[in-house]
Parts: sequence; structure tokens; C-alpha cells
Amino acid sequence: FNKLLLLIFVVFSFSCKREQPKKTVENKRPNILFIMADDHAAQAISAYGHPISQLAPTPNIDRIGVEGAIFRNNFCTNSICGPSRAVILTGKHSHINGFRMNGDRFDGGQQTYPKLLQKAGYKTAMFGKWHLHGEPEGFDHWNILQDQGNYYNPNFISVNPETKKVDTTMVHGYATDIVTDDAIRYLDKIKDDSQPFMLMVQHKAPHRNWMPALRHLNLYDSIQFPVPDTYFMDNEGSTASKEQYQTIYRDMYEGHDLKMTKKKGSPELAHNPWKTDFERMTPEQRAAWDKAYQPKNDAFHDANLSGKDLDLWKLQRYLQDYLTTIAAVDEGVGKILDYLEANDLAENTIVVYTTDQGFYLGEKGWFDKRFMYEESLGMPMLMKYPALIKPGTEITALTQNLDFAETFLDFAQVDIPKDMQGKSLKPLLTNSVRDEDFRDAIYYHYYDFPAFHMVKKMYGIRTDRYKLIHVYDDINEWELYDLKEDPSEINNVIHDDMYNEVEQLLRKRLAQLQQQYQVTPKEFERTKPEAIQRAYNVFE
Ligand code: SGN
Ligand code: CA
Repeated sequence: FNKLLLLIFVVFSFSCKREQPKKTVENKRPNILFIMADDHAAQAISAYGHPISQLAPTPNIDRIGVEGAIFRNNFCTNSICGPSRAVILTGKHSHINGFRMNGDRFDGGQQTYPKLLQKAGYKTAMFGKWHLHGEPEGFDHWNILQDQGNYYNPNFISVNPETKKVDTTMVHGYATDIVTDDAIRYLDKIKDDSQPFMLMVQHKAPHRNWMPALRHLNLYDSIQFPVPDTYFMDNEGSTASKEQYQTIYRDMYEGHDLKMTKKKGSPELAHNPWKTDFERMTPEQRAAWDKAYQPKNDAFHDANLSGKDLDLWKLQRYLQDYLTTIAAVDEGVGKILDYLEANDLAENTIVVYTTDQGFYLGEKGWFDKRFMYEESLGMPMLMKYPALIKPGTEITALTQNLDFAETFLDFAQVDIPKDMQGKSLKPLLTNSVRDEDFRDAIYYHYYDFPAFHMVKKMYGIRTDRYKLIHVYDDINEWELYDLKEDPSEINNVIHDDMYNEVEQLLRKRLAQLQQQYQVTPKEFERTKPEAIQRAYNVFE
């Protein structure tokens, strides 16, 4: 009997020993959890310190920066949803990955970082807003919002596990919560597997039309948010700024966007051209909604506002709703971080929080994005990885969404393909390169004109201090900003002789970047003037 016990012991300890090293080797490759919101401005993440965010803090998102790194100068290459997502997946500029504007279709057959990770043995999954048309490739599992996605009872597209066919299903609930729950359910299923995972969690919020969760409907009712200095200011030197259609007090739909009602005592919405967002709600959801909004809307009718007072009221309503949708995102991030900690996954998981591009919260009177100015060019990003990134790390290097694919491959110890156009951020995070030596300038190109909001085509260069933009198509105008002297970019100094030398240097460097990124003359084709005029009439 003793011999038998000894044998069992030997076999048991041998098998343990064999198990042990395998696990440690596997564990060396980190898990990657990429959380991305849609249109989440840095001004609305409290870790970035903007006064608006201090009144609507994001403690859970901030945790990622406190425990890891905050990127102070991270930018997109093309400030619009689909294109930013395509750049992230491919590590290539829009003109190379082929997805220049929202209406384009992503060529899913091309190389992406999820595909490369999947091939290298990672488990890969994608939940939430995809917005690249077509089905995700390179993921073992996915469940994506249809098109832009709706806040309430949204449609999701996924592969039916039984029929293996792609199905569209309406899911009851609030989009942010559904996506968070999907992610946690998936983590729970794979947490004990030996392979590492790469999971993309992509929210609809805080995208237009900013519909908060029922539990948050009155969250910021009593708060007056600070009005940006430039709320009523025109950018005199920029024709593109004057000709856009994204001014809060002129272009927002009073019903659909601002949830304003037609008259006191009635829940009937004012101008609401896309009824589906509200029609998707169940009667119970709609009743809870009306109960919260009607008193505020009635008070608005009583106040009888006009002129600038009305414009300022609209800003407050916009900010309240926008920031309230973020409260649910922040709770979701908290749930996911807690899950990782409770399941011993925190140490070896890289967690990223970012958004597809920046956004306007009333600066220059605007909402939306698209311009190459700071608010929309900026792409807030926080990243933690306890095994390698020191808590409280600040990255001031010029970084871009173009760099994400290479960064993840680098961390996962997968060879980085030569045709990717970014740079791994790992050396910055491990302090093996100084921030100022990482990159001297970034390249930008926005194409989506003529289209919704009528922001003109533009490309340009940004260094740590200057920005040179060429706006083209129906106009041909250069803009130059000195970000140190004029951080709000309201003073175009292109015709100021003092800046001649700076301008020449920037033009030269811009041409070099275009060469480096293989930009061909085809990228600057102009639209027929009749088509532009038609669009101005339609979108007005
Ligand atoms: C929708 C929005 C626009 C927004 C685009 C692109 N209008 O068309 O305001 O600029 O999406 O956004 S909405 O009232 O229909 O929501 S993006 O994030 O997909 O690029
Ligand atoms: Ca977006």
C-alpha cells in the first residue's frame, strides 16, 4: 500500500512539474483587452484634467492611467469612425488600407493585427461597434452592433452557433451594458484556457444622439458645465470653419439630438428626422424616459429663452446627455477591470482605453469631429500592463492610432510585417526611447466631403508646436497654427511673415511624410462642383 502511495505521489508531482513550465511560458505572452468608445473626447475623461470632466468624472477609466500610462499626444490619422477603425486593425494609413470614408467597404481579406495574433495562437473576439461594413475576420468569436448601433434595444449581428449562418437579432437592453456583459461572459468562458486572448470591446457611446441609460437619466441635471471661451467665436482665417454644418445652436436637431419637446406638458419631440432611436424603446422604457425629461423640458418652455440664452441652454443639454452616456461606459470599464482582478488576470493583461477620434464639446460652437484641429485630431488613450508599465507613466511623444497594431504584435512577440506604417509604442512604455526622440511629426488626411456636416477635405502635418493644413476640393486654402501661442487655433498665421520660415520647413517635411507613406496624386482628386452644391443644399 505504501508503495502504491509513493507511486501516486511520484506520478502526481511529475505531472505537476510538467504542467508548471508550460503555464509560465504561455503566460509570458500578455492578454490584450482593447476597449474603445465612439467619439469620446479627452475633455470628458477626468484623467486629462479638463474642467468639464472634473464635473463628470470617469474614475474607472482613469484607473487605467493611474495604474499604467496616459498618452498626452495621441492622434488619429483621419478623424472619422470607420477610417480610424481600419487604421487600427491594419496599422496602415487610409489610402493604403482602402477605407478613406464612412461609406467605404473594408477589404476584410487584407492583413490585420487580429488575424496575425489569431495565427500566433491567440484567442480573439470582438464585441460592439464594428462599422466597417461586412463581417469581422480574424476573430474566433464576434457579436457586433448593426451599422452605427442604437442605444436602446439595438440589433446585433453574429454567427448563429447552430446554423453557422449570420443572424441579426434585436437585443433588449442598453447598448453599453449589453456590450460590457458580452465581454465579461466571454472572458468567463475562456479564463482558464492556456492560450492568451485579444479582446476588442467597442462601445456605441458617446456617439450621437447621446441617449443615457435609464438609471442615469437625471445624473447631471443640477450641473452647469463651463462654457468654452470660443463658444461664440468664428475662426476668421478659415473658410472651412465658416462653411461647416456642425454648430450646436444651428445644426443640432432639437428633438432627436437635444430631446426638446414641441410644447409644455407634452412628451412629443421637436424636430426628430430619424424616429427609430426613440421608436425602438419599449413602452416601459419610454415612460421612464418621459418621466425624467418632461419636467426639465417643461421648465425650459416656462423660461421662454431666445438668442444667446437659448444657444447656451442647448450647450448644457448637449453636455449633460453626452456626459451621461459616458457614465455607463465608465461603469462598464470598472466591471471589466474588477473582473480581471478577481480572476487573477490583471497582472498579465494589457488594458487599453481609447476612442476612434476626438470630439467637440462646444469649442468654436461645435459638436462632431473631422477637422484637423486639436479637439478632433486628439485621441485620448490610457494603457496599463502591470508586468511592464510603471504606474503613473506619462507619454508626451507624438503617437497615433497607426501605431496600435505594431504595439500589440510587439507585446505578443509576433513579427511585425514590414508593410505596416506605424511604430511600436513598447519602447516608449519601457523607457528605452525618449519621448522627444520617438517622432517629429504626424501626417493627417480627411476625405469625407461632400457629406454630413460638410467638413472639407484636408491633409496636413502636426509637430510638437505647429500645424500646417491644406484644405482643398471646392476651395484651396492653407492654414498654419502656432499651438504654443494659440492653443485654440483661432488665428491662422499663414499670411504672417514672421512664420515664413516655419511654413517652409513644414511644407518640406509634409512632402517627405507623403513620400514616406506612399501618398500618390490620386489622393487629392477634386469633386465635381455640381455635386458639392447639391450636397450643401441637402444637408442644410
Ligand atoms: C452619423 C451622425 C453624424 C456623425 C456620423 C459619423 N448623425 O451620421 O453626426 O458625424 O454618424 O459618425 S446621426 O444623427 O445619425 O447619429 S461616426 O462616428 O460614425 O464617424
Ligand atoms: Ca466616431
